[in-house]
Amino acid sequence: MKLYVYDHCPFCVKARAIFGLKGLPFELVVMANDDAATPERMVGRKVAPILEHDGRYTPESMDIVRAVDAITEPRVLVGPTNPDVTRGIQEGSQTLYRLAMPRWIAAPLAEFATEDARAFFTTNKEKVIGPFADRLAETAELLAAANAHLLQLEPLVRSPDAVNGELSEDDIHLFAHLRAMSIVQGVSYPPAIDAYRRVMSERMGVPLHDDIAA
Ligand SMILES: N[C@@H](CCC(=O)N[C@@H](CS)C(=O)NCC(=O)O)C(=O)O
Repeated sequence: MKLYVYDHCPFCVKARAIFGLKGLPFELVVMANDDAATPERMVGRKVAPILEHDGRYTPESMDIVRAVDAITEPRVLVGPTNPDVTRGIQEGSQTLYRLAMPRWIAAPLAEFATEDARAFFTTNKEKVIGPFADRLAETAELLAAANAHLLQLEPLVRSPDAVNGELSEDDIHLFAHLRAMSIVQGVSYPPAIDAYRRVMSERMGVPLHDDIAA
């Protein structure tokens, strides 16, 4: 199986995570961010992640997660989900993207190895969050908001091994959110959140970006 991703992409992290939880081997292919031809050849549009399996191509992160979980028994994402986790992640998303997007293009990530790839991302995402320079100038306020958001999330984390005490799709979503946050330097992770993201990073086989955070 081959998984086509961008390293920074939280949806791609979700797809990578299930392979780690299942202990299944796969080949990770990081596409250039401005490479439209590769995804269009596979699924007819520019998107990531895409799973190639038995000559078939599956886009949509959660379709990939569910398909991979079903490949071998026992399934791992069997626990109940908590709507408060979904809500908590949503509430922090705008702050997260405002902090992370300008940092991703400046980081040594394979999808942003060329000037064209960085320009492609910048042009597209500045339409969503405004000029990256303006967002970087707001770092102190955005960090304060991110830290407050993490304090709201902390009581929801029941165990470093599973947000709700038993692995569920919430763990896929929450880890992807926290892994995206890891490109941001200076975030104050409450202890339960920090333990959770570290344990999950190991179990899911998706390294955090702490060492390249800016
Ligand atoms: N619903 C999709 C969303 C995937 C998605 O939006 N991926 C982004 C990358 S993070 C993408 O491919 N954007 C188009 C682009 O980069 O041009 C999923 O869950 O897989």
